[in-house]
Amino acid sequence: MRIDLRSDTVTQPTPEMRRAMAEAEVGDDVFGEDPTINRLEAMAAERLGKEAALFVPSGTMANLAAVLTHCGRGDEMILGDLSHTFLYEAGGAAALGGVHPRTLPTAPDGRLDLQAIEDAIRPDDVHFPTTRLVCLENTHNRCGGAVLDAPYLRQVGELARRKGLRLHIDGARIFNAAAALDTPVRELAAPADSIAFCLSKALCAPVGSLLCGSPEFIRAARRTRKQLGGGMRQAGILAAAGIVALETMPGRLAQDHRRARALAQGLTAQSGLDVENPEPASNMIYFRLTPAAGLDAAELRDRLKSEGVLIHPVGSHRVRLVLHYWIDDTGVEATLSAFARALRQEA
Ligand code: TLP
Repeated sequence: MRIDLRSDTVTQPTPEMRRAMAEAEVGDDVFGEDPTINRLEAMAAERLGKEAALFVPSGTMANLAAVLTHCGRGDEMILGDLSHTFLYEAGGAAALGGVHPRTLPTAPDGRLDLQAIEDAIRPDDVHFPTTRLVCLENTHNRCGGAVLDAPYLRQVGELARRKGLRLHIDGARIFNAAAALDTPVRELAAPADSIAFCLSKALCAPVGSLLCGSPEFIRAARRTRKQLGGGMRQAGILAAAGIVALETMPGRLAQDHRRARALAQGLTAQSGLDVENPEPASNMIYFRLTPAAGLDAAELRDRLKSEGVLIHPVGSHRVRLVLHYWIDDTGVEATLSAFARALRQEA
């Protein structure tokens, strides 16, 4: 038995994806000649309600290409202090683009306060960098997969437009947000000038992300992608799995959310841990081990690993669990039993 709850990035491609990959028609994508990539980009743009899209190797590159395309050196971007782009993308925007990050406190529901955004916008004064961009994350990873709804996104979009700023959404899991809200994904994407989403997370494809926006923006981002070394050749092999992902996965994400709720509920009933989000909004659960557990996250990880259950500590006593395609109801039950044994609650 192997139940891998470390992330939805661990998802293996489905047999249908592997078949599509083997049979993909390919060409040189730097010449714009890969028919499978061209199809995936057109599909992604259509699904997100944007006019154009760009296939990139990773979510990190999608966000980086977006920031570097929107901002020049010395420009400032406003983003949450718990955002993936700020915490986990190796400071790429600063290192490679000279873009100055201005962080705001991230509320537990993943939002940035509207007034705080407005207050952070720099006046026109030679002392200051030029504020150019606001970045949001939906679903919000460090906020337990919290979901930003369409009215909030529209408010941030309107503020950005009124102030002459651009809005980028890191929508690595935007299809999870759409499923959780039962809102069309294009409605969540509408307020953004650009939105990135990942094929390689909850959508189960092995590799790749898409950056979506206007034709002018995507034309510029294509050049940025080349600068970053992300211009791929016969990568239609990868895009083929992405097409299957877009066709087959968004409709089933509510199942992962239901299982996340069941797992959170089952864990809440066990002693030795505090579930931070007992009613997960999407596919993630965060919990903390209490002193009563008598073990830390690394020890819990090791105990569970010996039972084939893999977890990802995100602190000495804090753990994240992520549900995905390869974990079914039986997997949830087996996980709860393994936790009970690991926390020594069983006779
Ligand atoms: N997140 C990974 C880790 O880096 C933490 C994970 O396991 O969740 N945006 C968001 C919101 C993400 O969660 C991630 C990956 C990315 C961007 C970056 O995507 P990749 O890993 O494809 O560069």
